Amino acid sequence: MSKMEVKTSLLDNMIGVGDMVLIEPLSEDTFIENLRKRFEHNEIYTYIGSVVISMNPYKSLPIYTAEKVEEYRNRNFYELSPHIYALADEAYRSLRDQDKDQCILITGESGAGKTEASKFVMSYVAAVCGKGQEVNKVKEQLLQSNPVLEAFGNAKTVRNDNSSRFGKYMDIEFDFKGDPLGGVISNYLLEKSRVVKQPRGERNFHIFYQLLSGASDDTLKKLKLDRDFSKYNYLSLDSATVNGLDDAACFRTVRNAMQIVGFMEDEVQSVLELVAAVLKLGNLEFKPESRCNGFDESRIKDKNDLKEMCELLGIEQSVLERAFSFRTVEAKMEKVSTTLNVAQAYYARDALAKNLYSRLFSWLVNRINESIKAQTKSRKKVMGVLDIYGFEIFEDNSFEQFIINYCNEKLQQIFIELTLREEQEEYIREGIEWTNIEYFNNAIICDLIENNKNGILAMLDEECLRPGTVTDETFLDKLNTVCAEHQHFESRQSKNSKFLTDHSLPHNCFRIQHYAGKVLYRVEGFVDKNNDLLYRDLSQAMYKANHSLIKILFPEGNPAKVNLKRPLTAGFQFRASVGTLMKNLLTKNPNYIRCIKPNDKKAAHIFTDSLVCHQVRYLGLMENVRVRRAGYAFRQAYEPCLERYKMLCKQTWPHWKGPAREGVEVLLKNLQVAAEEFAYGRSKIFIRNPRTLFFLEEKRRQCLEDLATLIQKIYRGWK
Ligand code: AD9
Ligand code: MG
Repeated sequence: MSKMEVKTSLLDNMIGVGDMVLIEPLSEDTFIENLRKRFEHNEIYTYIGSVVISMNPYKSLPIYTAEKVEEYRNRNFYELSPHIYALADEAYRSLRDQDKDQCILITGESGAGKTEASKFVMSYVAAVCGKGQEVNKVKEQLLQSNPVLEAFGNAKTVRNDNSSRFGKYMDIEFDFKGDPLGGVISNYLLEKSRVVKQPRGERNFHIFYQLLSGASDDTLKKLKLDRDFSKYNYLSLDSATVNGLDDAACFRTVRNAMQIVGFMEDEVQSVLELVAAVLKLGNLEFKPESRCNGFDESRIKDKNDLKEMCELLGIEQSVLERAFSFRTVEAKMEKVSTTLNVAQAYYARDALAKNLYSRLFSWLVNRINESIKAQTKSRKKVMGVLDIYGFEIFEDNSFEQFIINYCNEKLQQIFIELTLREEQEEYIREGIEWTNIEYFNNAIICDLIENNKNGILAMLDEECLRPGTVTDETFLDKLNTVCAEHQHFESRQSKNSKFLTDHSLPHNCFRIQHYAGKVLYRVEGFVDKNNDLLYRDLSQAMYKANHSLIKILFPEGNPAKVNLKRPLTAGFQFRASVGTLMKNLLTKNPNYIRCIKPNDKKAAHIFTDSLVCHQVRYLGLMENVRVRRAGYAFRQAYEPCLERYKMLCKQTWPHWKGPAREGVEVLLKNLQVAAEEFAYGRSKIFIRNPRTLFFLEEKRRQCLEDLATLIQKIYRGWK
């Protein structure tokens, strides 16, 4: 492709500018106007250099066909109009040809299109990498893990009809040729409170509705289930069906996907039995029974659901019944049995349901990993795809939103570190003239949450472990005292303290100024959700079950292995796993997809300026363009650069005797590349425009072709 053509594909005024770097003049208004113009023409992808902005079209577009895959395959990033496939191709080729591990970081708020984007990336890579029976099987299993995990881990929320309620990171592993070998999935904290209660207008996890709508009469009979959603307390009824979503068809897809991934029939049956058991559990109701000691003891009202649940799980009814009336507390090697009142019994029921379901989910991830794991121990090249739950602000925000938003802060931090901070620091390090560009660094918010000493999560842990009466209110008091002090200290250093205290705050709440907006959190449930305790009598009852799956989900119920140590808190585990994830991501070459939601109505064709503007601001996209415009698109150390292009100049070919930097200088002068197109750093050459790189690559390709023709001629001459 010629230089002229490249320019046209990125700078077509009819459909807006393909790369924001080329917008003239650049302002927030022109930036948004460009997104709007492109959105109206169904051009949902736009670049900022190598970053892809993706606007959710809320309608299916014919841009993910096999022909499109072929079009983008093995083409340079800027050659064709912007597409997520170009990013996927670039990442894949860089992994295959330059042996650089990659990660695809997909960010954006809830409903912006992250999960869809991750699937497009995966299916593109699957389409272009390797062929053959074994390879195809690996690909199919990797792709089919998606519907399974979505059925169990996604749900309808007010923001998104298919909202991910867990974080997912998937490493796809390749051999040296670039053929897929397998993969590993890591999951992050499932929002398990949804199992027992859903906010208004939202649903429980998809699988419950799918099972009841799509399973055969025979299957339902075996699972002792009724097709009618209204029979189950745990299923919300005000939004039991979702427009455009065929639960029954989805169930068939999930069953099929489970089979492809390699689940045995009896495993599927066990999984469904657990799903059914959760529904039955939700129907247990309790009544008080007065005892002679004056206490009310809880009793199960109607034992039919209990009986059926116990039959499904192979549990002796009396064991479970007892576990809902008594609780054994072990202190100093002594066992004391205390009675549960009705409220405690409901609490125990819900805790068991949440644990059953979330442990089932983790088991599914492990089981999928077992199937998709690479069968070789040799070195692998890795492409990681990260798709987490997006930033959320609801009317009522709890521990779950706090965790989700913290995770989003961390990802924003990586983006800032790598694209804004590090980019600018590299220019300074390399001695290249540079005027600093201001941006908001959210490190201060991450610190507020995760600081080991006085971060919110540390304080929550401290409170959870403290002896004495601990409640959400005592936690909030502590938070207010410590953060107010911290804030006082902070305010001397920075005026932007992010823990907001003011008198307008409702009772029981705290507010954080996140990078993406202010969020009001209600503390109710924080202590409990962080502790995540399950009465031992219940875990022991589960362990005793005559059911292969449930037994392994509750190993702590094994009486032979009584562990008096407190389990780690949910917040602690999450912080640790996010920390590991961040370290892992930083070892890879990042590729960014920044998803934007055009409207709050989940509707096609509507572009709400204010909403888009808000996202453009907090995602730091303007700063991203400014850094990119002022900077250089491409850089390479002098030695490999000279090695790659030395054939283009007689003075550098075949050997250049002097320092590599001088060799590159001679080369570029000789090729008459305009002086403003590059800058010489201390160890690297910086090239401003990708087009210059194409020009060099094109020259090199021609040169190689000429060489090949010449060799053929000589060879024929010999024959
Ligand atoms: V959440 O943080 O998990 O709540 P996501 O993952 O960002 O959120 P998702 O990918 O689930 O959002 O997209 C929401 C919906 O938008 C999808 O169910 C599709 O109906 C729609 N969508 C998103 N991207 C595309 C697309 N490229 N083409 C068509 C899309 N529809
Ligand atoms: Mg999602």
